[in-house]
Amino acid sequence: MAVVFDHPKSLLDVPTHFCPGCGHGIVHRLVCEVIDEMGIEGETIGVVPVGCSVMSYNYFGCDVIEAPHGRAPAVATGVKRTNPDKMVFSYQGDGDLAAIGTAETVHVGTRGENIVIIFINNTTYGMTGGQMAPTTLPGQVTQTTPFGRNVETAGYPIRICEMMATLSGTALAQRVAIDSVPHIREAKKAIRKAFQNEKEKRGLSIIEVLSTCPTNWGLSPVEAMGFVKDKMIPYYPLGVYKDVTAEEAEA
Ligand SMILES: Cc1ncc(C[n+]2csc(CCOP(=O)(O)OP(=O)(O)O)c2C)c(N)n1
Ligand code: SF4
Repeated sequence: MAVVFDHPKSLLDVPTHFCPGCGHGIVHRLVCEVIDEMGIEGETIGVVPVGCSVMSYNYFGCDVIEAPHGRAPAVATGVKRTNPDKMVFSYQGDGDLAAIGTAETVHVGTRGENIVIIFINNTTYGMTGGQMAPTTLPGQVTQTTPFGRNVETAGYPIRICEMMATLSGTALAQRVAIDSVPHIREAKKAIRKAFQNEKEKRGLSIIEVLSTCPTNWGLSPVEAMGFVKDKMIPYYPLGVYKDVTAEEAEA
């Protein structure tokens, strides 16, 4: 009988520490499916952050290096420049990438580093207990915004894909989500395209994934998927914000 669904080879067969309904597990699987399909397990190096995915080196079957909080793009830069034939990706949360690591993120775009960034936007600092992140929605209740994020005092959420698309070294900036099967399929296609860009030495590819944190949102896993659909996607529209391969094809 034909096998139509299997465990990705490069996703290690161990239990993860992620909470039920957490999007990290889904995105790990997508990254590993792409690594398997492209046959790049032995030539891929991941850079993982500080955050709930801090222990992803236990799950990805490729080589993985741990970066200090926010510094994954800088670490990935060093890894890639010293190993230009390897495929290098960072995997980062929104506290990591869009707060303490904003400068590193912007400047891999300005330099056009030939790496992939997988950016998990779950609107909160998951690992530390659900504080406000730069991506927390206006009015959203978190541990540090018990009356909801007040944009007059806490500012507005940052839209990373839109910002990264303005940088000359960015090859691909795309926002996807994991709230439904069609969206998960699109997310995988985007991740695959990002790795393909790296193979073709096109510059920085960043894929923002709208993801869930049911634990800190105080929602069930099913309700958390609804939060992504009803609250996050309207504020963070899905789509391709920059794609140099499409621009080339049109020219
Ligand atoms: C330099 C430094 N500052 C702060 C922390 C504390 N810290 C650990 S994880 C984290 C936030 C993680 O949130 P996010 O990046 O959104 O990832 P998530 O846990 O939601 O996946 C913070 C602030 C740290 N470990 N190191
Ligand atoms: S705290 Fe949130 S982001 Fe962290 S593992 Fe649990 S659900 Fe996922």
